[in-house]
Amino acid sequence: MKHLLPSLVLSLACAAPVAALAQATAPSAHHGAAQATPAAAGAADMATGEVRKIDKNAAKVTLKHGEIKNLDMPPMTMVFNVKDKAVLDQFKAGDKVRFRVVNDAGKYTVTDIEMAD
Ligand SMILES: [Cu+2]
Repeated sequence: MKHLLPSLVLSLACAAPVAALAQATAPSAHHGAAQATPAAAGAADMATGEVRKIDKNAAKVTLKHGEIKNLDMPPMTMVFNVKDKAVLDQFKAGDKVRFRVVNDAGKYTVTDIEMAD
């Protein structure tokens, strides 16, 4: 169910082919090739927000969220689906949270959520 963008793959691809080209120069030159991939795929795709409303029965949460970089979404208040609605027991309106959301076949689905404080 995880549909994270496959940008991690890029960082693994640099070592072998570049090493062959670099054999005539400094032996450690191939390490310089890693610059193409900013470290954007890990914790950086956690968005921040504030819980506005929880609907556990419908597995939905309303969040006033900041920018969501992996979805290219500006700050707004909106309703998200929640992958595991049991997690909603831990939250109430007004809580500051960090969360990860994916576009799951056109539905924005929260896959991870945790207290920000
Ligand atoms: Cu939004």
